Amino acid sequence: MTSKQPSIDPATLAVLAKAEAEKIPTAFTRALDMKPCPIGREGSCCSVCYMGPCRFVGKNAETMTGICGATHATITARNLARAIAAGASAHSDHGRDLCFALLAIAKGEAQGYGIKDERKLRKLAGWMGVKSDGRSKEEVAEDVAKLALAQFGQQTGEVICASRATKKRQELWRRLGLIPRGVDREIVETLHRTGMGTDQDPEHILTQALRTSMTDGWGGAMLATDIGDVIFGTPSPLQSNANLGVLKEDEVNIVVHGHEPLLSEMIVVAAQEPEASEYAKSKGAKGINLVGMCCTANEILMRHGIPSAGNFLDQELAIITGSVEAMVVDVQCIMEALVSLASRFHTKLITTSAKAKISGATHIQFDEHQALTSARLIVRTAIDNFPNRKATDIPDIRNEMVAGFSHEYINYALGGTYRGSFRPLNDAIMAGRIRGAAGVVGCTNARCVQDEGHSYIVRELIKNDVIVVQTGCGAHANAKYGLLTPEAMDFAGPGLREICEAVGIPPVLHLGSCVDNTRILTVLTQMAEEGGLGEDIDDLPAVGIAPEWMHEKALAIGAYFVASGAYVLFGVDSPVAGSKAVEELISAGWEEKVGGKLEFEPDPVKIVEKALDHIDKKRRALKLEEYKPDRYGQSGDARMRQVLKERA
Ligand code: MSK
Repeated sequence: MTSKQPSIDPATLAVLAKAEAEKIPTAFTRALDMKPCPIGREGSCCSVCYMGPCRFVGKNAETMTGICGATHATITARNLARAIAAGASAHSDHGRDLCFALLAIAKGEAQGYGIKDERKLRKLAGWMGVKSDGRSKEEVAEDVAKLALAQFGQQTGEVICASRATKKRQELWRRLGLIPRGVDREIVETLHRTGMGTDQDPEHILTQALRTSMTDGWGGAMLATDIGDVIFGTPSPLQSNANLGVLKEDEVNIVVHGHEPLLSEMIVVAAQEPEASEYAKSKGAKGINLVGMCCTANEILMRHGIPSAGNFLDQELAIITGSVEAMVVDVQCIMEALVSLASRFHTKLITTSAKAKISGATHIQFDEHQALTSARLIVRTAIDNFPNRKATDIPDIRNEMVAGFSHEYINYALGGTYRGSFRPLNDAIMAGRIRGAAGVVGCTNARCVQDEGHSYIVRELIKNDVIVVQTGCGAHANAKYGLLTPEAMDFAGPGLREICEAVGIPPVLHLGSCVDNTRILTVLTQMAEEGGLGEDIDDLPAVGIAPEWMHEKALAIGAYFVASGAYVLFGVDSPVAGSKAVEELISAGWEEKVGGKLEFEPDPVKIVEKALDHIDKKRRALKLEEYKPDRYGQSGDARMRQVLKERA
């Protein structure tokens, strides 16, 4: 099914044509020039000591050893565990920064921020065992923030968020020793264990990799989602637009790109101040147009409806349109190539995090204690750059979308404020109206046709009555093709369509950024606890898919879903392809241990087949109604459409 083009997005293709004409390199062209290293792609390389690097390639790779005697399986397991630790560290550090921000807010030391969702704060306090009754929100917030911060440095015991899993899952984790003792502890221990000469049993290493991944999903990332909601508000549905066509010819375009919501939320405020708009007009612009990129886009899209300019592979393309006055970045998924690219145009690349500078970029240090001051300076810097703009080529391509589906909103949509419940969803799955559920998440990758896997898989799943939730760049990908709108029901199977019409939700729900994959854990847990679909996540007819992943964070996410009981399918190439032993350990081996498994399958067609097979297998195990595609579909709307058709 692979397209001959580098992307299925006409906006991408239009900008790439300009880049080609002007000989501007992009990730798309560099991916053609830079062949994947055959050692990393088909074999393994061990570089944890300086006797090597030892290479494991060729026919005998499986039986080779390194200079120290390490087997190929040990090295492959170590490399995977290290990648998972790195991915977990990124999400967890994001969560840590939000905890510090909440603490500063509680103490009245965070300029411009407040507590937007007090109800969620008190709920979080309840989960964490923090006394809430009769106390001010600031007092509760201070204790919640301190306890959340303590999760990172905790040395013994269990991270608190794990107590939100099903009872059955918690018991299994305790039996296997999988609940993280502390976020930082597991990440450090994984680095220690996988250095030269320590843990040398692949299965043992991979079990620690699972525990480390849980510091992400049931640790730092879950705290990031919850505390983000407390500070900035829990999302509910809103309309917006996606694709490069959200950039504007006559306004100051500011693209916020990266991950953490702390700065971008304040830029939303600064960009909407009347003084900023007046200042922009004084420079010849009609106003200020704030748009997002990657997961920063998701954060401000979910809460403010700020449009998305695109996903990971669109970051360079936005600059090539010639219309971006400032690209403001914080951490994660930011290409170093942006600096040299921006220097060809008038764009200012502005780094803001104390953790991430890029040589040649303008650095404006962001400090949550003076957030609004930093945000105003950034907005002013962008406006000052508007007169330097030259010719622009913005593709006039954008699509509408609906985003903002927090777990809380889904609960409300399914049952109302007083009867919030997943019962209607579970009933629909039990009856076979909905065949199952899928999370389709993750990056876009220059080794794939951009958006092709995301788009194909989601269309096929909803056509087969599988309800889909999305996060990260996958959500941006499908937003570009109108798949995140109620009209996507036109592509859905009849049973799924009937439920979406009755409940008033689209068949593809945007749940947020990469850290918000924890919202999916919460949804799955509640489905399991609601009854009728087994007792735990591994009983559910559900799958997780990352068709175009590229980041270590994706591996951490995949691993914590496996640890939680999910079947997870990754596209692109397998980082463990060289070792059959490790492939077996993370699929059949992990399934036997925790009920979930991780597989790599580059072909989107086969991913859909495997996903549907798994869903049907779980349905049979639960003794549910056999799924029959034509059994349902005579909802009021469907009959009305038929009547209108006959009349016409
Ligand atoms: S931003 S990790 S490219 S989803 Fe979260 Fe997108 Fe992947 Fe970064």
